[in-house]
Amino acid sequence: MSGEVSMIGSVILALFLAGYLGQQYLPPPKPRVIGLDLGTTYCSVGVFNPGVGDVEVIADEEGRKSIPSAVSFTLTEVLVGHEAQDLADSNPQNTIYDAKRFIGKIFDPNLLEQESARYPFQVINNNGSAEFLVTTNLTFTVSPEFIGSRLLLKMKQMAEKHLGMQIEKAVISVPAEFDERQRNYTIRAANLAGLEILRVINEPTAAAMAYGLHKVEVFNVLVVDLGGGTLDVSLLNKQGGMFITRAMAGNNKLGGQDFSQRLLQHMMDQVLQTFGIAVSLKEDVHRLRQHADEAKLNLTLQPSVSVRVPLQLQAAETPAAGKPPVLFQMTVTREAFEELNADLFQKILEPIKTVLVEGRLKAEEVDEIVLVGGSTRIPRIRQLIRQFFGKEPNTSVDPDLAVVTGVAIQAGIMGGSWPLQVSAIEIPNRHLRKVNFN
Ligand SMILES: *[C@@H]1O[C@H](CO)[C@@H](O)[C@H](O)[C@H]1NC(C)=O
Ligand SMILES: *[C@@H]1O[C@H](CO)[C@@H](O)[C@H](O)[C@H]1NC(C)=O
Ligand SMILES: *[C@@H]1O[C@H](CO)[C@@H](O)[C@H](O)[C@H]1NC(C)=O
Ligand SMILES: *[C@@H]1O[C@H](CO)[C@@H](O)[C@H](O)[C@H]1NC(C)=O
Ligand SMILES: CC(=O)N[C@H]1CO[C@H](CO)[C@@H](O)[C@@H]1O
Repeated sequence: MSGEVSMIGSVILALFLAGYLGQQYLPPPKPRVIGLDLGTTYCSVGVFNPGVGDVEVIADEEGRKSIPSAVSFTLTEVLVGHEAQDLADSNPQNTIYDAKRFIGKIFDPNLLEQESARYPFQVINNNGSAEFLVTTNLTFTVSPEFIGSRLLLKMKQMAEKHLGMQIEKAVISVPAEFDERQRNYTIRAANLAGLEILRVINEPTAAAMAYGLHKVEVFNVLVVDLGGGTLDVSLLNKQGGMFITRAMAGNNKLGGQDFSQRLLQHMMDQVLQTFGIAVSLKEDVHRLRQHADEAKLNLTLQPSVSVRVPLQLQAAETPAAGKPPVLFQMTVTREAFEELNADLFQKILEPIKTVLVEGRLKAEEVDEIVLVGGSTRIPRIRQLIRQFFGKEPNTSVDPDLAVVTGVAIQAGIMGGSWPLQVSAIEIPNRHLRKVNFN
């Protein structure tokens, strides 16, 4: 009896070893499932490399790892990503962005009208759902999920080119606050792009997975996602291999654009003081805005930057042709930038406090803090969060790629990539509502 058992045991062991050794000597299998981050402003695609055991975020021909979430319709073609964004100024009515804000959502007519007013393209109300009106030599409407599908198709093609094979399966992330309908329409967008979606995971969960938090002993994870225009804070609770979203709060009108805007206003005040002329020309404002953005980015790495902007500064009625531009110069210190934004930075703590109250947790009971979104690079913001929790936040993964990295890990798990076996399953929490500060 015991001999039989041990013989079966050794056969199993031999089979296991053969499989194991086979895996060592055969070229590693290629990933068959891709991970997609369909963001409001940028999209990325990543894969988990089974052999090496790492995530690769796939770059386009020019080495860029994200594409703008924009689709532009012209007489002859439909352009996607950077090519679409390049047309945003010359073809504004037919260049659709921010489609994710509309996907799968039923709107109150007044709210939809308010939202539409923010865009240079026309958003129309189709029985509560948003559609975009496009006019080339034809006039037609396109749905938010169609826009999504063009972006996903582009990323599918980037992945196929990179891997040298056809891809049909994917895992995709959505905001934690997305309801079932919004999730369904996101899946529909992927289906339109020829992709089968194996799993939909929440963006904060994906970010936590990018840090390997599905594999280590942690219970409470707080994810702060601060992008260009929105702040999302989620409190996750991990039990076994499962993440549960405990609480969500945020601010739909706070992000990097607001910090740039404060700096822009400061620069315009400075122009008025220096030259005695208010900035009024559109081109001047545009140029100052570009420099304000660049200065903001540089101040993350440098204690001060010097800004030099050539300006026309002519009153619109007296376009003195040929008049040379004046050179506006100023130095902006990181300290000044922080002062300009002090109240906005402080606002980041409001939703953080709210999720702790809702989750009935004290700040010190949070095991890990994960920062996502480009604006979390700002040193003062990291410092405020560090001070609030009395510990270092997790920042080693590029905050713009944390979500796609986590989605790619989940794609690797779904694709059965050795050596990953543990999966973070999410328990949907239907009764949860996001608390909004605006
Ligand atoms: C629209 O214009 C393009 C380019 O001029 C042309 O190729 C296309 O056939 C036109 N489509 C229709 C429906 O007229
Ligand atoms: C409009 O929406 C309502 C509820 O969402 C639905 O009952 C109705 O059938 C829809 N009408 C049309 C024309 O799609
Ligand atoms: C979402 O899709 C599932 C599966 O196709 C379906 O059962 C469910 O009714 C859909 N829910 C909504 C709100 O559209
Ligand atoms: C920002 O940094 C880049 C590269 O380091 C540099 O080329 C650029 O001039 C800097 N801009 C400002 C406003 O300091
Ligand atoms: C500050 C920091 O890096 N904290 C944690 C980030 O996440 C990993 C888990 O993968 C922890 O080990 C670090 O301590």
